[in-house]
Amino acid sequence: MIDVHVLGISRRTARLIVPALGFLACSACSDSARARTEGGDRQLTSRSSFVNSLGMTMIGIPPGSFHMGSRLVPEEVAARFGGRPVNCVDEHPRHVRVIDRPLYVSACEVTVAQVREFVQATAFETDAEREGWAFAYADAVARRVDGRSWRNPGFPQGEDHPVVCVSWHDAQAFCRWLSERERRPYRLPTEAEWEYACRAGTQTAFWWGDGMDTTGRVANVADAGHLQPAAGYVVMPMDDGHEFTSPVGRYRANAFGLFDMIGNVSEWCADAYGPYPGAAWSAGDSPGRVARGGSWYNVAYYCRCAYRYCVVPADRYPNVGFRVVLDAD
Ligand SMILES: [Ca+2]
Ligand SMILES: [Ca+2]
Repeated sequence: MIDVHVLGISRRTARLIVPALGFLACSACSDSARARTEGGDRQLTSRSSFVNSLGMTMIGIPPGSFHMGSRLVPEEVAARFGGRPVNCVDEHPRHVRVIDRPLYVSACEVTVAQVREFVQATAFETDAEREGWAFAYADAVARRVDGRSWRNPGFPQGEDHPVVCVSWHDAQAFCRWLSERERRPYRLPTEAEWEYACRAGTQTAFWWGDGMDTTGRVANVADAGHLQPAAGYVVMPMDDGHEFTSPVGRYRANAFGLFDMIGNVSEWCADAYGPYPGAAWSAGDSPGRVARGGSWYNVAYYCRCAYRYCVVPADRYPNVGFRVVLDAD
């Protein structure tokens, strides 16, 4: 449950953490999709939501602007949540980003059942299945394990759990298939869209505030009930009831009505990993893509709204999945 240099690839090129079917409380989605913009006056109000043919509830998110990145400097983050300041310098400079068009975001992470339907319809083989292995964590290190895939990630999963051990390429293939099926262009969120959706009008470390959860009801993360933390890391002082993945949509939604934006599984974004405008570092020829939001495997430091993972797009981990978005225009 610490950050790991995956297979000897430096953090700047690959930095993953050690950390039911679309079943939803749909009424909760529509009722809770409100938040204040950072300006404080204009209310963000959900457009209509709908359920697609795969059973995904898609939540309308209005356009707006937000501050992308961490309000806390790296030293403050480390002081509050443990971890190393150097691992979150990429959350700066904090800057204003504009989401200039309305968007539908899937209320939940894509589930095992939804990927099973995709695979059954197309005979698609994920990268893990084609190559015969996926990563697993042992002693806080990610190692390749033969035979692991979304069908067998190394722990029990129900059909309503978020799919894991899928690569960025696998997620893209799912989006292409869903787009053809729905005749609408589904895709992965950009990193900015993801953080905008996660924050839902907030500027705090987590969408619920700056403090760590003590209730066990807002997110499935690495919790004190299931983890002896490594030295230097701070674990949320609660038991959320799940050691591994949990069914999607079971914890509190954020103000947009989105579930599991923090925790359960980290989520692939469309973007290549790189510095924010004005940053004093370069990603070089990094092949990494961004994953966001922390997971069942991650301590608080990695579950903040601003934290950025850089993951090799062909890699597949037992704590990385995805959700989809759709332009509302
Ligand atoms: Ca947990
Ligand atoms: Ca998540």
